[in-house]
Amino acid sequence: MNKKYFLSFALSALMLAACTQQEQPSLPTPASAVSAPVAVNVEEKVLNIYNWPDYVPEGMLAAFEKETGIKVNYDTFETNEALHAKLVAGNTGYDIVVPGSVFAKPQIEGGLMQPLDKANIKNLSNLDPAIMITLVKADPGNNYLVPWAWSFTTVGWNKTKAQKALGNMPMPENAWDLVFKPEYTSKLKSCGIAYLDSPTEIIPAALHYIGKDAYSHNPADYKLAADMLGKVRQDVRIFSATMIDDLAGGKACVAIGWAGDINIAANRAKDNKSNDEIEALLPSTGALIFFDTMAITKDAKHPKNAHKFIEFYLRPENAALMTNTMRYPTANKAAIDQLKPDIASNKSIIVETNYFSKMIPPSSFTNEARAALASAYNSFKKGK
Ligand code: SPD
Repeated sequence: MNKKYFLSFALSALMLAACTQQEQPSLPTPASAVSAPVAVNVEEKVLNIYNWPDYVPEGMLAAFEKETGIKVNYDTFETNEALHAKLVAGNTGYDIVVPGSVFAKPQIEGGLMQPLDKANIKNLSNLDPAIMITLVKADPGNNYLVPWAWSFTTVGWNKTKAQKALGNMPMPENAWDLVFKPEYTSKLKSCGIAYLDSPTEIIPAALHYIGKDAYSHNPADYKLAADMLGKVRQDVRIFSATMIDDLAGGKACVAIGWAGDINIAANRAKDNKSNDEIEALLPSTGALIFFDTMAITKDAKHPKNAHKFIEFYLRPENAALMTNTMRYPTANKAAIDQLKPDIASNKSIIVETNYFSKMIPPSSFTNEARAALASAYNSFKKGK
């Protein structure tokens, strides 16, 4: 039953109940006729969010719950592929999900998201117009996506352990060599090389390394990327999305990962009083930018609460808290002057303009490219 019809149906039921009561006061009022209009207008005080791990500052959800009385259920996923599979299967039960913009584009086109009611999110005006323009590629008109944070895929290392494993070999000019060039990987395997376990993370980085478009439409390029990766496959110890633990816990000394998580690992190592220095590197040929974006699912049961949360998250103090604690840059321009000095001066969090121009912006894959990408990754991972 559509909402309009349901409303008038509920109202008629109420009026009928009122008439019936006048004529036959001794009959009990049917419970359904009384409660129906309440169910139409009032949303259950619940919000279901599905986001990446290590992305929300401690206390932020509790503060939202306290202020609004809305109970937040917060689950996490580790890769865009995992989120995408859930969305395609349908009935996720989630109101807000946080895909990377590369995946958000086909999700919007596939009708998996609902447009935002922008009139109800006045804090959208805090967002940096320069970033919102770049999102237009995935979301024409900025109608569906609100940036949670952004960062870039790069090489992270435990400098102390990696330099020891490299011995006399100097640091390469291009940091991607550490994870893609056999001369380096054959040495670094002794202290552990970790790759993100995600085709859409590794293959674009590999394509970029061999001088191809990271989001190439040419299936032959994917074959070349797989060939290059095949040469270092035996040296890769870990496939995971837990680079914070891998680097800070000493399981890996180099990793292909997200600058934000690598910075969290660096901070964790300091907290653990480790003498090892962990860093997110800025490869000379550039790194791959990504935007993680909030979107409201098509079948969200609590869209009003979702809008309230987005409005809350876009307050400058909340956006600044995210960057200050989670070490991912915010797209909230109004938050920038609230960043802590050690965050604002960290060049792998707040990237300098001259490096920015080397960065590879996100794009999307054609269906043909997606198939080539999956097959390149599978054959690489299986070592075939
Ligand atoms: N800890 C938060 C991790 C967020 C990573 N998002 C990565 C998307 C890359 N394409």
